[in-house]
Amino acid sequence: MPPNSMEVVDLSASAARGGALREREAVNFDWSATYEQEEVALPEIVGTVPLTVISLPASAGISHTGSSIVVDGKMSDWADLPVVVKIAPDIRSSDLWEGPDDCSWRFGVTRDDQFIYVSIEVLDDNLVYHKEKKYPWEQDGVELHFDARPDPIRSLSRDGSSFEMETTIKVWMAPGNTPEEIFVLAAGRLEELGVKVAGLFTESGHTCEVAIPIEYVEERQGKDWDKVRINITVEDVDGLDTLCQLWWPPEWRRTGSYPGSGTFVRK
Ligand SMILES: [Ca+2]
Ligand SMILES: [Ca+2]
Repeated sequence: MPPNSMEVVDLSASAARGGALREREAVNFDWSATYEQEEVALPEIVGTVPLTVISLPASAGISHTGSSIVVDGKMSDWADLPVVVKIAPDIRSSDLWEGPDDCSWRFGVTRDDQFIYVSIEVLDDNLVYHKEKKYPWEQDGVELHFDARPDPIRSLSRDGSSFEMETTIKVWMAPGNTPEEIFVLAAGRLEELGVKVAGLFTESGHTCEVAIPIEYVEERQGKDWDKVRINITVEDVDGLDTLCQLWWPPEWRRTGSYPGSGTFVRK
């Protein structure tokens, strides 16, 4: 492959003993690379990266939706949310997490001619909502990071964006019981970018629905854009000072992150 490029490859791996790979912590993956050229003698390079196995079904690319999606926090317009995050691969304050019944989630990504849509459905046994909201992470909520830049910067990024969202789109939101109660941080900036956000409490948890203009992606990759990168965390608050974050994939800023994590391919 050419320099400064990225390719997705299929790699088969299985545990030599004891259980499924996806239920394990990251394992170390040793790799080596050689240069196929004859001008100068370049040594083989070797390295080790953490290999995290995540539950990503083959259907989890970004396909054109068959239905019309309304960003209202209601899930009835989604046929499927195929990516199931029962045990998040990166849990911050994991001592506060009591298992999938305490908090777990699933999500899907789709598109139409105008938007890419991401929808997250959360199972949470203890719903916390504050009327006077300052930050989404003081209550139950969802955070989504969306990188539409071309490779290699997208795949290699460790995510340094701010409220200005110069490099990536950030959605920090807390759901409400009604559309009026939904709280979105930096809402003015998201509105400028044409991003729509909604989320509602349900009987068993809460939802988050986001629409990102295709135009935003095309401005960065052109009309034939092919990949975007997504990082999501569900903020689970069950009482005072009990924030637990359930990241998929591992938070880009943290050491467990790896190049290209959360890449979704256009289908
Ligand atoms: Ca909807
Ligand atoms: Ca909660």
